[in-house]
Amino acid sequence: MNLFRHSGHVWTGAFVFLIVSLLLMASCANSPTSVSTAGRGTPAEAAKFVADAEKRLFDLNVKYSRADWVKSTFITDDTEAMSADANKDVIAATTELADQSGRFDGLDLPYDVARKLKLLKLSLTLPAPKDPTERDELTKLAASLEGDYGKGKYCPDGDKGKCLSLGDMEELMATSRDPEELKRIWLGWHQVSPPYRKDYVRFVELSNKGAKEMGFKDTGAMWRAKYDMEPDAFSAEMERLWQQVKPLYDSLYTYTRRKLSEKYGKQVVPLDGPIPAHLLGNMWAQQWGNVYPLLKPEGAGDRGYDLTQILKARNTDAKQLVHYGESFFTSIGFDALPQTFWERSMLVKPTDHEAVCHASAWDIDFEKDVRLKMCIQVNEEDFTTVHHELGHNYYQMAYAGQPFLYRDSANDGFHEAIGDTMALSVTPPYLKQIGLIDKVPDPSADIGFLLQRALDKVAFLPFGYLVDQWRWKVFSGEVGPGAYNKAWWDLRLKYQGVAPPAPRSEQDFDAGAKYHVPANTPYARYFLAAILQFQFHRALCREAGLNGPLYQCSIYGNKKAGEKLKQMLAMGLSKPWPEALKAMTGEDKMDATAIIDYFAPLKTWLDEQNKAH
Ligand code: X8Z
Ligand code: ZN
Repeated sequence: MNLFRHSGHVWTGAFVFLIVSLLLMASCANSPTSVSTAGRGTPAEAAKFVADAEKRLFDLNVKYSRADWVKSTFITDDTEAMSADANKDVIAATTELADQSGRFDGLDLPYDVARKLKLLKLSLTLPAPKDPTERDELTKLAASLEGDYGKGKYCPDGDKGKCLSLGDMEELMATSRDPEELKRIWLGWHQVSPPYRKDYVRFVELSNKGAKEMGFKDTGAMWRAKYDMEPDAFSAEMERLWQQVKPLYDSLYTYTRRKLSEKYGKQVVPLDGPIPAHLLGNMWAQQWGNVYPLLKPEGAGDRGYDLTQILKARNTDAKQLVHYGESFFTSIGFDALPQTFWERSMLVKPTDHEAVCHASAWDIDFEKDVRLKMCIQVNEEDFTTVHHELGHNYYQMAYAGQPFLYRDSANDGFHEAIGDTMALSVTPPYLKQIGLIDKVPDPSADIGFLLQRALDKVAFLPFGYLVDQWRWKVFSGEVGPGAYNKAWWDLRLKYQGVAPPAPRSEQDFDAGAKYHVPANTPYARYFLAAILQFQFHRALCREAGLNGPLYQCSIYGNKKAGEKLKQMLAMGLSKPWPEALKAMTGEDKMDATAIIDYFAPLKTWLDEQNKAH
């Protein structure tokens, strides 16, 4: 049998049973257990094995980080090849070690040795076949897929002198109110992915082969196994959380559709159909905060300030934007960012070479060499994203004292939630305190404030949920290459209630126009983070002794809350995530009641508005 737990869908029927049996046989044939149980190890050998593995993986991962940093900030064929090469070495070593660790299966081992052996087997996001040629092919594909996305641009009328970068297009999606222009831009960007559709199909095939060789059903099943619970239980957990928040999304959706219909007309936005995906202020219709001006409550009730305008009027630059984020963390007791952060980060889009602009936070040496890679645009969205990214960097520095295999977040949703938790404390009184606004708006502005927040946080939930629904189906083979695009839009309709601005076909590859698909970054983490950040916020506010409405709470300057957070961050991955959650919140389950409480006044208001029409 396999080393690992199997997960997947509820299978029924004889045909399906046959397929499953074949799959199991296939993976048994390649199973590492069959080779590695030969010489059984002792607990002392296991401890030494883990220590050696940590050292070896640490060295290889640092090498890969450096190569990948250079590639991501300076895309060329050469840097892609160097990054792919270093990635291959990490994957080869991890696979080999996971294989060899089978010798210690079933032994009674000390807690940390056993946990690290388990983590070792789960640590790859990109499992690859053992065959060196195939592994090589896969890591090259991984590098080129992300590179192709990173280089993507749209040149209207094929005029190379008029090309728009993704950043230019995102700006237009955020600010233009001309549906024809929005549609052109949307269609323009979505031309980025069909050229690498075939590559992605092969990528899925090869990665699945690697996952099977490691004892998993497919790559998606391997991803779902990373949550200290059975993979099926994890899928059920996601669905449970989605059902908790769905009524809130539905209220926001109904209100949004009506307002957009008023703006663009019933021909463009019918009241009984999906919302066209190009009208929500964002290329992927994933966060809708940019269309707040079209939706804001009439009269009193508007939020009362426009952070983008304020930042622009003050000529804030990229570096200052990062300093705002940093000073939030230092206010609650974290250290200033190291000097090397400022020397080595990429904060603006390079003008003379290609780079991957999608924001990310790097941990180059797993100690202090943390960096931000981002093409900052001075607006409210990037103000928030800077907090998001610094959350990663502060987490990385906080767990640097842990052994290598524990230098990660409790689960990946935690990593994504920290900076966002800080950004929830960016309230009007906070903005006044740091001098960005002159006066705190009247309480009647609370609904506008909450609506703006909900357009980013609540609107995101179904998108956060569906991206990996799609990928899990693709990896499992439930959705084949002939149905990639149909499956993508079926999910977009089912969960978000949005539709493409023009008919699509299997010539298109619209999922591939979202960064995390070509970059192979799992996405369920963002859904978890969207829920967890409110749970963290509630706990930290409680710790700070702030007991008013959750949406009014800011932990800015509160060292007690900072201390609580720091303790949890410093645990890294050393304990199962429910223990980390408990350490900070006193709760051991992910729970959407915090996000629901946060938006309760808005939900009441939305339901009144929806009823009145
Ligand atoms: O990818 C990100 C971060 C980097 S981890 C900028 N986010 C998701 C996205 O952009 O799709 C943050 C929110 C969701
Ligand atoms: Zn992130």
